[in-house]
Amino acid sequence: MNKYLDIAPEVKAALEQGKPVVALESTIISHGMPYPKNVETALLVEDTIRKNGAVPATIAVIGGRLKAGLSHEEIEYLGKAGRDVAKASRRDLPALVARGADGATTVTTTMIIAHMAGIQVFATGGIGGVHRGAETTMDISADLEELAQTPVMVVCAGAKSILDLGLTLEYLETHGVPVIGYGTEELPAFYTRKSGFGVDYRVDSPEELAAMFRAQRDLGYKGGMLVTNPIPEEYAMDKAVIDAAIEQALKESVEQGVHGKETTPFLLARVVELTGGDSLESNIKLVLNNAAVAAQTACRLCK
Ligand code: PSU
Ligand code: MN
Repeated sequence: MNKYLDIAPEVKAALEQGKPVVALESTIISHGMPYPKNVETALLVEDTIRKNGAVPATIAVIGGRLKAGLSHEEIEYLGKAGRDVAKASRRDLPALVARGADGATTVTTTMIIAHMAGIQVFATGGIGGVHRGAETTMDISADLEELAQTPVMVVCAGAKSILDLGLTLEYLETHGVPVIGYGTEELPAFYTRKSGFGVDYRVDSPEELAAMFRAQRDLGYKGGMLVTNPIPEEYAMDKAVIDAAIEQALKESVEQGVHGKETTPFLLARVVELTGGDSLESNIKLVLNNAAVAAQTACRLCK
């Protein structure tokens, strides 16, 4: 085991006994939602994973330790600290570990730590991708690179149209990452069920997701798999409302010269502000929906 890794006792026991475990990220807690909704949601997501037969392992960096599985106190700590906790991507782990610092893990670092711990399935809300205007800014999320090189299944609700969804799919295709639609042929766009872009494969059951992931392992691929699960119809947002908020947020980010790791948190926070509490509620519901699918799939993978 990696000397910087701490696996929580419950998670460790489950892994040793071959029981299903689902990883969860912590950027969504510290940077994705306001306190105390973030903590409530993180605990609700963990409950959903348990109700679906798996053990949750929320991942973060605390005091320079890579944590697979957090206590309620640790989740509360990350939620309260919010943006004071550094957003930790792949390039940040060496500094955080060496300095004994805290970090909220993105999709990238959650995948890295999940894989170190031996966890194969990870549920989140949305992933990072190729940003609009990437032709000139070269802003491409490290999440895509990680999907190309780390064997973890990421269950998300697609990607927000703060990104260029077409270019994001092209990038994933180039890097050999299968993009699966869960019960859909169309890539979901996080707040809405449709994006206008097709996925590579439609899959309708956790059994089939598990079979594809197993085949990917048996083929000796190093990379992971992206499962896109549309937000339940009743919680989906009006496309015109969300698109207007995203355009406004993008415009402000360009005007204010926001760049680098700040871009995504800035856009996400502005979209929430511009749409009131509605988008936050949708966000919570879709994460719970993804947690259920991830847990069911982790159960099938253990059979
Ligand atoms: N997109 C979302 N919600 C999120 C994120 C992205 O819709 O919470 C977070 C995730 O932690 C993701 C990270 O891994 O932002 C990507 O950041 P960047 O674009 O800087 O790579
Ligand atoms: Mn970026």
